[in-house]
Amino acid sequence: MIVTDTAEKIKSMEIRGAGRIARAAAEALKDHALSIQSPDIVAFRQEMDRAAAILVATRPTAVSLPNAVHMVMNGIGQGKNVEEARTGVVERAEHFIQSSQHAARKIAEFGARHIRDGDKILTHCNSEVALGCIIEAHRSGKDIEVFATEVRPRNQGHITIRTLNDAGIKTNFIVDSAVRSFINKIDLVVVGADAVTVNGAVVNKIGTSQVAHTAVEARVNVLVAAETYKFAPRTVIGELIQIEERPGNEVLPDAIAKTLPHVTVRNPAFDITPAEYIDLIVTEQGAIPPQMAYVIIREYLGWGIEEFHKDLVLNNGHEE
Ligand code: RUB
Repeated sequence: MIVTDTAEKIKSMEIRGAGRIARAAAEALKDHALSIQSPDIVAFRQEMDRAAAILVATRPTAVSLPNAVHMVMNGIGQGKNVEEARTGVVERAEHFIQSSQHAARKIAEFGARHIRDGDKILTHCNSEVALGCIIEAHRSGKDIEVFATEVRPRNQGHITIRTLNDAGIKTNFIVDSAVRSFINKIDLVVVGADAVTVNGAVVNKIGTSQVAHTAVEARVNVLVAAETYKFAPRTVIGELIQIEERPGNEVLPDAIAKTLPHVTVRNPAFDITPAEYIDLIVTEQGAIPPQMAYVIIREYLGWGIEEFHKDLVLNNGHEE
């Protein structure tokens, strides 16, 4: 089944990166809607809800995933019959995928303008939109050089250096712990995001907050590239972003770990960079200071506190 297949690929990180995960989930919901045979609208909705829940449960941190699922599923209740409901899901999924691709192009265009001729840029992990900004700056004729980290334990830096190399960009590959040794050569840090909270904090690959802290200490600007669907509406009502902790054997082989009974391997996949370490967040709606995250949640995701109130009423079964 396409949904379990996509879910497995997201869990195992064959599909990874917040934007790609979101588009894969939208595509899986669309294919699932097209494959349901039952003519019963209640059964159709239940089956779609089940698929949505499987996808959302795959990785807990990237808010793009529940946001994409919400956008595709929102309105499924309005379809009077299966054909109407199915058409709605397909249209919303296609719309989400197209607008995600459009957002990536806009962010590249806006972000590239913050990169100057001669800049040395440091990036961490493998972010499609962060790399989009860097590649666009190079394409527009700016002479730039990149420092890319390794990104232990899953080595996303290897994907990053291949992409930069293929774009013909002069790139230095460094281990994660070498960031402070090179920071005085750097003009700008450019990273992506898995989530942006209402107070402008950015959740991204583990190590991002150390990179940003080092940059701030060295007076180097930090630019975050993030589509609006990476902003986390539920942080408005106090929900915290869950930081995924992955298996210890990604860090230390089981054969070694089992010889060390007093050692616990900890493997958080993401960390939180506070708003004060970030200069700008570049979205497809333009660049904003991180402190304006609430405006994005309110204006572009369109989820006001009223919607959460509805959710709370539903969950609690009564209205205050
Ligand atoms: C990926 C990661 C990326 C963001 C943004 O983590 O932290 O920086 O997801 O990526 P993982 P993009 O490899 O664990 O999924 O800009 O491509 O959405």
